[in-house]
Parts: sequence; C-alpha cells; structure tokens
Amino acid sequence: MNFQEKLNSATEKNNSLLCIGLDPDPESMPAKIDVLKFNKAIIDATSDLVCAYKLNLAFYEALDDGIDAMKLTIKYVPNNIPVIGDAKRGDIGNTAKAYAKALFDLFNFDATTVNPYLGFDSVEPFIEHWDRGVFILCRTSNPSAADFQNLRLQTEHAQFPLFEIVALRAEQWNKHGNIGLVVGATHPAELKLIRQNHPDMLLLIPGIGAQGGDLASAVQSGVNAYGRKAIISSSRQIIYASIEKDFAQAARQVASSLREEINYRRSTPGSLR
Ligand code: OMP
Repeated sequence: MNFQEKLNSATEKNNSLLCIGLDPDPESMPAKIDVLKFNKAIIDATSDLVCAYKLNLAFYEALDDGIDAMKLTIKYVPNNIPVIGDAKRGDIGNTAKAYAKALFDLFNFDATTVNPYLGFDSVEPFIEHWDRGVFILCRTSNPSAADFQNLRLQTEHAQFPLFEIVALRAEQWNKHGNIGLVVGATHPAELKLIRQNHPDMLLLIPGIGAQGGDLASAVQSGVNAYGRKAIISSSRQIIYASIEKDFAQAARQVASSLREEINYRRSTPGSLR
C-alpha cells in the first residue's frame, strides 16, 4: 500500500482523522521510563483511535540512543497505520536525495514534512518516492510564521501571500499525487482560505492543544466538502495527559474525546464557513 492508501485504510478502520505526535521529552514524561517503553505504551493504548502517528525527529536526535528508539518505534506501529517522520528537511538536490533515502529507505517512514524554501530541486527527491507522502510547509502554526509566509508577492497574474504561492506550486509539483500541505490550526482564517483554494489537497494540521489552536474551527475549516483530506495532529496534549503510571490510559482518554469531537465537527463541514 502507498501512503495515501494506508492513510485511507486507517482512517476508515478507526473512523479517525486524529494523528498522535510521538514527541518524547524526558522533562515531561513520567519519571524513570525510557522513550521506547513510553512510545509503546501510548501506541498500545491508542492504535484503534488514530489515522496516523507522527514522530518529530528533533526529539529523538536530542537523546542518547534516540535514533534507535525512533527506529524501533516505527517498527512497533501496527502495519496498517502510517507513520509520518516530521523532519522538515530542505537542502540542495543531492543532500535532499540523501535525506529522502534516510527517511524513506532506512527509517521506513510512510511520509515526511519538507521545507520548500530552497525550491523544487530540494523537494523533488522526496516526491520521486511516489509511494510515500510529502507534506510541504505552507502556513505553519508558530507565532512568527507570518514573518515570511504572509508577505504578499506579485506574480504574473496577481498578488498572493507567500503561503498561497507555496500551495499553488505544490499543486503544480503534485504529478505523483503524493504531496500534502502543512497548515497550522492556530490560524483558521488562513486554513480556510487554503482549503477553499485547494479543495482536494491533503492537509496536515498541527497546533491544537498545547499551542492553543481551536479544534472546531480547525476541523471545519480544514476538511474538504466530504469531511475528509485532513489529518489533525496533536502531541503534548495527548502524550503528557498524565505524568503518573496511568499516562497511557490518560492519553487514550484524551485521544478518544478528540476523535469524537473531530468526527462530530467533520460531519458538519462548512457550518463555520
Ligand atoms: P504539540 O504542540 O505538542 O501538539 O506538537 C506539535 C507538533 O507538530 C510538533 O512536532 C511540531 O514540530 C509540529 N508542527 C507544528 O507544531 N507546527 C507546524 O506548523 C508544523 C508542524 C509539523 O510539521 O508537524
């Protein structure tokens, strides 16, 4: 199965658009538990509730033996659930090729995030892995995102904010149908605009929970006309729901109520539009 098929299958089976971010930070985790055990417990407790897991590489790179824990976590996720490697790579062509090889061939992620600042030749090596998903940063969730992403630029036709030009280019580059966009939940107006202009694009939407993005507007602005094509991702809100022994059960409870709320909102898409 390619990434899109795997995602569709997990979405159907678990009736879910929820992605859990496995971003292990020892300072926020229960004491004396190692990262792999922590991740396994969260996966065991939630694998019937999600459409995907997302591992941000920074949290693994920052730890001794973190990459080993990451590799074993990827292997531990049930085969029918896609794993997104949130790496946000962006580099010149031959380096990008090595990054893509590492993420897809070595680590075996089903999808990754890329930074498009260097242009097409930095993204191409990822999209050439046509069976994997490539999420291009479009309108990110962080407070300073507007520094560059909202600058208005003149194209040959009209003026657009940079994030919209990124989305237009991503559509043009999408010859294998494996490109999606990263759009933060913290800016629902931009999310809504991107969805309106790109009705069929797959959107990866982080920023609910710890970053304060509103779940209802993220879902209703982010899904397509059929209540699909959006992955709502949350990390800290779920995985650090408790720092006690019951952390996995607490994660399950939060994930379960998020899934329900997302499903309720996606069954009424457009009501906030
Ligand atoms: P929480 O804020 O704990 O839910 O984590 C959010 C996760 O999504 C982190 O791994 C971020 O690096 C990632 N993320 C954003 O928060 N904002 C973005 O605009 C893009 C991403 C991402 O690409 O996933």
